[in-house]
Amino acid sequence: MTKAIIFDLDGVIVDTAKFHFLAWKSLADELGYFFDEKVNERLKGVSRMRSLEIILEVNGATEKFTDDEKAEMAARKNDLYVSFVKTLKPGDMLPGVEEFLSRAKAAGLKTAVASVSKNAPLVLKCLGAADKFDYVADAARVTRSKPAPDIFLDCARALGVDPADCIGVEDAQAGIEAIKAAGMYAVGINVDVTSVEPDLQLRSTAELDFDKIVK
Ligand code: B16
Ligand code: MG
Repeated sequence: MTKAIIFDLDGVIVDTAKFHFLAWKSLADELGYFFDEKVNERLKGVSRMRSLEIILEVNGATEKFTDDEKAEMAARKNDLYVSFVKTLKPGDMLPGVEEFLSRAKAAGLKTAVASVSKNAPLVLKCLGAADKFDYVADAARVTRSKPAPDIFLDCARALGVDPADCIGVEDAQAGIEAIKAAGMYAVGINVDVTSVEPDLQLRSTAELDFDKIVK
């Protein structure tokens, strides 16, 4: 029986994926490197430094930079990303999310956010949604990133709910793998499936129908 719903943030609660894309694109353009939507798809649910490594790999530039230079590039990308995030305001949640959340609350379900983004608290604050969840995982404290199940298991533990009674909602392949590895039911939001399939794939958050999804 469903007792908790654990949401990814970027691409599920809010469309920050476009901000990540624009910020990485700006860095890639500066460096004269290739970066497109297809490469961006591989960055979803992946940490900031790993995202940079993927962009460098795609451009055969893994060995070109020192760790300090990579840290500086990632910080520059993040500064631009944060400036985009600061334009978010209450009401900017993706379609259907607020209603789904209210239905979950009214039904007595627990809710949590499982995002690998270190900016998750800022994003939730700008959306005025910080107090809408029972628990927000701290990405800095989770050592193994998605596709490891750790962040979803951390949420289940904090909510005091058995993973088998949790539904995880994700837009990234790495996130679906993490949810399934945690032993939870996986709802995918327009996931570009390349390996593990979600239990239920929706085209967008507008299809988050509480009565159909929660049993
Ligand atoms: P930050 P999620 C992830 O968030 C994004 O999908 C991913 O593209 C990003 O690189 C990662 O957060 C790290 O974000 O640079 O803000 O720490 O989908 O797990 O909510
Ligand atoms: Mg996501």
